Amino acid sequence: MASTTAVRAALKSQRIETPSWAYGNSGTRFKVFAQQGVPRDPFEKVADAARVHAFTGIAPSVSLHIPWDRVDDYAALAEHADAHGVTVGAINSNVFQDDDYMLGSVTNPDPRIRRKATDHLLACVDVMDATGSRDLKLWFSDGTNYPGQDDIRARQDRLAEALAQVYARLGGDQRMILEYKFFEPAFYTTDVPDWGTAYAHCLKLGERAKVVVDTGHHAPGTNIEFIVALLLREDRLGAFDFNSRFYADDDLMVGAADPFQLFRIMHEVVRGGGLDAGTEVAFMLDQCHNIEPRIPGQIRSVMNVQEATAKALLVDAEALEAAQRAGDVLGANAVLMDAYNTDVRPLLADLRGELGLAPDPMAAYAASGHAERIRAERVGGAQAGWGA
Ligand code: RM4
Ligand code: MN
Repeated sequence: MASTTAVRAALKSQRIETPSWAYGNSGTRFKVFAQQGVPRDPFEKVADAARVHAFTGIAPSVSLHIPWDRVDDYAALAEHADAHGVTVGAINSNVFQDDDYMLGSVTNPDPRIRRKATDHLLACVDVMDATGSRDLKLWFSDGTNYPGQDDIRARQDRLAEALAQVYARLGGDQRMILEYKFFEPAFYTTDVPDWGTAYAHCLKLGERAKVVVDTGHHAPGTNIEFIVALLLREDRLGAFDFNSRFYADDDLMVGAADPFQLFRIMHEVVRGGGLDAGTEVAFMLDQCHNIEPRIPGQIRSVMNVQEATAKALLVDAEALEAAQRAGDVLGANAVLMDAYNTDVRPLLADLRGELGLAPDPMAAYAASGHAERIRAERVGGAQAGWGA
């Protein structure tokens, strides 16, 4: 059994970043159901993220999405975050919602559109400078729908060119983190479909280019923990976008669909040093709460990651290694399952007590009256939504 002190210390230092877009209204292409009390601007989204941190104690940063979180004064937004006890995390670029990008953004056959897309990415680095963010997170919807529509290889060349320009613009401590997704919205080819493509581009760019693993961006059955182990081994795991899925990129609460998969991922993270002091792996959520209330949805998600992490930390590494060396297949598997089957909720409740937090963040938030308060206060104005 891993030392309890070490497990507790690791859990106390764990950090999970929540996304600004999780606090706005979202839905499917069929319907967005508006909820009461939803933020009307980026300042209110940041305030909601701060509530999640207040009740969990381990979510002190919020990622922004540009232009959804466009403000006149980004330094003022960062100060607002600071005043609420959180910081601005990764800056997510958005080159997928402009008519110009129908045939792609940085891989578009038209050089004018490529220029426009690259300029947006460069502008996101300006936002990072103003907010003190470390990471520029890139996800491209670029791809094609029909065989022959465009030249697959030429699109890779265009992508490489844009990434190199943006990488060269980064400040010394800033990183570029590149996210892959196997399909959607493109249905035939996607320009960054998998970890291998992202990794190949990152290798060429330099050490501060790393891969983002969004857990919902794989074909069903993909062994995500293998990808995690490999990227950690190569020192190219930049970040997670955590969520869960039953079918495609469902963006449901992490750990809801498959808590065992989340545990297996966190086991590889622990094994690969991804939780060690000084780690640069960013643990972010990328979710939408279409039918559930947002702030509690985020609190629950943070807790789900924390529970999976606690179980992964409880794996008896020595016993596991001994069983593996001895070729004891069932013994090794049992070591892992013992940790997974441990109820870590009492441990986490106790740890929260030490941090001056309520033992049950969900109940504490419900009792705080905050949900009722924002419902009463946030009337009038346009509610923020996924995509605005
Ligand atoms: C994309 C991708 C990005 C996120 C947007 C909202 O599918 O996962 O990380 O910024 O959605
Ligand atoms: Mn994502």
